[in-house]
Amino acid sequence: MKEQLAPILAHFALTDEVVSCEPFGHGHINKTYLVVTEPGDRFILQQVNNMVFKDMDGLMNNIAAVTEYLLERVDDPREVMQLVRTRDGKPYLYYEQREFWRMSRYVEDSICLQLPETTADFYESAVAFGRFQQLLQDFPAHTLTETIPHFHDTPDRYRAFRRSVESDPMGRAACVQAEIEFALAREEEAATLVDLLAQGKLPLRVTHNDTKMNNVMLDAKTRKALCVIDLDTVMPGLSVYDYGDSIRFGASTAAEDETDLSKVEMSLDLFRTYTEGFLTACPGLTELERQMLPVGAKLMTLECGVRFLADYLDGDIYFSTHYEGQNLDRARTQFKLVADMEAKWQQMNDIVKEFSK
Ligand code: GN1
Ligand code: MG
Repeated sequence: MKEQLAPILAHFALTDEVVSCEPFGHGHINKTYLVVTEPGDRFILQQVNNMVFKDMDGLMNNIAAVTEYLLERVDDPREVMQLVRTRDGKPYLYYEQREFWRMSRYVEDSICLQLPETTADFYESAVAFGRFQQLLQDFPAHTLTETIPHFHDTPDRYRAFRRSVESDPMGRAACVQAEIEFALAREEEAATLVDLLAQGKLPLRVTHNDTKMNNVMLDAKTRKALCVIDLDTVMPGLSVYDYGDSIRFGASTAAEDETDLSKVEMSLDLFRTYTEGFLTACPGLTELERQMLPVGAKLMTLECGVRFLADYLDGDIYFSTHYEGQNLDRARTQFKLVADMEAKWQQMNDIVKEFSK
């Protein structure tokens, strides 16, 4: 690949000669390559998918601003994804008016897991995202671009959902009345977080918005959290969005599209593990932010279920599906998790209190 990519590589401010450049990783959105230079230094080169990410300038400026801020606040540079700028000082290359390319340093001596192999791994993912939030406590979040407007504006997601129910373009609504009612019965609480933000009671923070285990790098020797990667959805938002989405995905006992709902639960053990890691790494949350963690978990799950159900009604146009009805299966697991959280509400709040002291 080195020859084909030479015109791209030439634009980045590398000090040494490139000896190899080969496809790398398992990403589904961007094209990724591993670049090795003459002294053996390694870099990640990516062609960013501009069909998915429309506001490339906003996105890359968000990443540049956040990573530069973090780099001044860590001891080991491996704790931050470090961009390599172009020779003219830009955070990305706009090549021949059609392709977007960026480069970062490879995080040496690290591993990346698709899923946690042990509870300790899940704990470390909580530490990674908690530390990310903690280090960015004083970052002026309002200066970042909202690259996907209204991403976690739950009432706005409900408005879209109502439009899907009303237009019902596939004639599917009649068969999913129970799911529609489940969602609508919770519409009022859906505004809790955005209302607290609008009232100035919850601070605007920097959020990662894709807080899965596979976006965390662990130290290969110690297996401790090093840094978070995939900063494409970094935006202004609420701290409880990131925490909540981690619980939604990581504390569930089954896959997002499990059809046997008896297998789907929000595990209190996993909830406890993540909460301990997150709060230990992020002591700077305000009291109300801590109190709202269970609400974040519930609303992120409810919102995701509402999005899946709306997309099912719309004919599966946003989330890719592998079989008919997959978005309905996904919506059902999310609603099952919401119901399970309602049943475990007291314990969830007690666990948060336990680690808030
Ligand atoms: C999408 O593509 P992925 O899995 O990183 C979605 C998230 C949802 C998630 C549900 C930009 O994320 O908001 O929670 O699917 N990302 C976007 O599986 O819409
Ligand atoms: Mg992702």
